[in-house]
Amino acid sequence: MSSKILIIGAGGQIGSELTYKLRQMYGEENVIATDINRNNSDLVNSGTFEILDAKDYEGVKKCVETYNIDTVYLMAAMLSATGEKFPEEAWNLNMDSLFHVLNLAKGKLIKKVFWPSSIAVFGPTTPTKYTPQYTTTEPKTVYGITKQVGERWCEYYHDKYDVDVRSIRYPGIISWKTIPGGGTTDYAVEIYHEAVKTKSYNCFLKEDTELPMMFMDDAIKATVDIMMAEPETVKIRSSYNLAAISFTPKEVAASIKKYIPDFKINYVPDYRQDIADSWPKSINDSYARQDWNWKHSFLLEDITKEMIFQLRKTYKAISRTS
Ligand code: AKB
Repeated sequence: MSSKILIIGAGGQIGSELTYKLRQMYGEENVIATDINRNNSDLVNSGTFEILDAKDYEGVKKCVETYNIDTVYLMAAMLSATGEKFPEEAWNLNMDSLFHVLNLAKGKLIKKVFWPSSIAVFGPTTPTKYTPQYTTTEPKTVYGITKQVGERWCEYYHDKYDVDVRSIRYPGIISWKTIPGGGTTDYAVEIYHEAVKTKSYNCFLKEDTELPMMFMDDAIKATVDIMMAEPETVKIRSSYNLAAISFTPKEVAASIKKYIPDFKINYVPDYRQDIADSWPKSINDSYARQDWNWKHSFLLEDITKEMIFQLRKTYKAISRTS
């Protein structure tokens, strides 16, 4: 079945790689990438791209109608760390954009919606080890509140209005193509960039802060898998727990040292430490594994090998052109 796809927030860390993957799968002409700016030039130059503000209902509707869209991936969001600096803006962006897309689906202008949730729905009262799907969710960040409330709305629109909305709770995502912005788990990407560029990193979390993490290829696979699953197998319509691995800054540093033996790390915890301390250390994702056969592939050693290999190529190419 052919699909016309709109990606909102396509310039971001996950949005950009999702766009490349969906273009491979469905053809460049069937995947419309949009974002609030043209900053990601690789993405802008690699297929149809439109400027779109996720908060602008009329703009989103016009894009859906112009391109005859049936599926929307809503990837625009303000993440945990930036959200604490701009609480109202985070609330407005994260909630308005979700309502716009859910309402378009309720009005049958689109058939299917993907909306990402996060481990940020959990809080200090959640069990931290192997956190279950159904448990206490009392988030401490504005971002976490928007994700927790968003999950409730997704389930509500599915149950009351038959909206086919699908969602996963992403852990921290590690990737080399597009840098993340404004998250608490961003250290796990920055550390590789700094290791390759300068052989040293000032980490904003303490050395023993364990968090759930995942390589981008696994995150994209999970996103595609849940969207391709038969509707009756997607039994949870709020959001699925999703897991791959968990590690601490000290453990990533040790794995980097195998490739860059003189790599140095300093620990300079800031306000993001409190956010990380309120999140789980590991996640039980057995429902995703049961319902739509989720399985991760990348372990920490695989991620480190790939990150260092790719970033060495990237920075060599940059130094050649500068
Ligand atoms: C963040 O750190 O805010 C995000 C997330 C875990 O959702 N990467």
